[in-house]
Amino acid sequence: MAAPRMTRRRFLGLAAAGAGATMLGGCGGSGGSGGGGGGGENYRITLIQGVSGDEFYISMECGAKSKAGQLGAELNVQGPAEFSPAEQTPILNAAVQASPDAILIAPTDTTAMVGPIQTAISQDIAVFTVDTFIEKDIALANISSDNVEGGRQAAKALAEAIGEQGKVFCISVTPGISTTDQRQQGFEAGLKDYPDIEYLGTEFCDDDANKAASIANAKIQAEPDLAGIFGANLFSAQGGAAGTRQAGKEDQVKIVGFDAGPTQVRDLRSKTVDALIAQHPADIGSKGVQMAVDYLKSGNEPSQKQVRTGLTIVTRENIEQPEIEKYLYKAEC
Ligand code: T6T
Repeated sequence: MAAPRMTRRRFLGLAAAGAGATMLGGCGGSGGSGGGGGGGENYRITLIQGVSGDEFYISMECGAKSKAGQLGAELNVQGPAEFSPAEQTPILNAAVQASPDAILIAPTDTTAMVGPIQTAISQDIAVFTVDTFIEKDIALANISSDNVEGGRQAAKALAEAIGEQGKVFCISVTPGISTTDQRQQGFEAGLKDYPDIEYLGTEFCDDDANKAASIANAKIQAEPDLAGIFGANLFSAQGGAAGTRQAGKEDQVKIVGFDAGPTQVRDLRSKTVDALIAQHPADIGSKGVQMAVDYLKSGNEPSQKQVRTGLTIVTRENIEQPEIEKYLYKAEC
């Protein structure tokens, strides 16, 4: 990694640190995060979600807000109405115009978001990717789940649910999203351990639960002995469950979903779904804010370019345990 340049922001960060945090931002201020940052310098941080209204990103926002409050940083949160680079790019461009100290962004496409992110970096804004990443290694770090591993865990959970035999398929969002591409990859690799499972491939719902429901329903009509579905994100899984119910096959078709939104949890409790691979989005948001503040204060680039938060498998057996329940996503902070 190249040695850090002494940019305007880095210089300001070092100067503020040297001045002994005299500009402390007021909310909380005790630090207490263990990330080495301590009290904050009133940095302005913008979080750009992959899509607004998605409980995964709402939970990320909650974690980011709470950490920003502790560190005295100002947090602004925005997200496009749809998970698409065409909608996210103008939001990022407008955020860059406002010249925040740092941007945390969940890029909606590995290639299409490279240019807009490069523009932000060239404006001397510290950019971290949260959840998804881009193909060019230009962000200071990425904070995310291990999505390949999550896909493998989904394959194992689905295999167990269907007695390790039968036809399965995957519903995902759209090709070109780092997270869901990696989940599909991990799922396909994981299925190789089960010779009696026939993989029927992956179909894409464009992050639309209604489209995912139609896909699931149509697949069940075409393959009446379908045994299982992997929904590779919240809306794919939610729609997969709805389509299975529409087809009246919820007793036959087993479903494992990525994420743990409120509707998914209801589907798990009502037995339409058998397991959820919950990410830890609040930790992603919290860690992102901590890393941004640490960087702005010290001028030192993060020692780790890839920071992993955890995954938790949620089942009907463990859902009431407090250490599992705390990872269920929130619809509001
Ligand atoms: O699964 C999450 C996120 O990790 C992914 O990148 C996009 O979809 C979600 O937001 C869930 O809808």
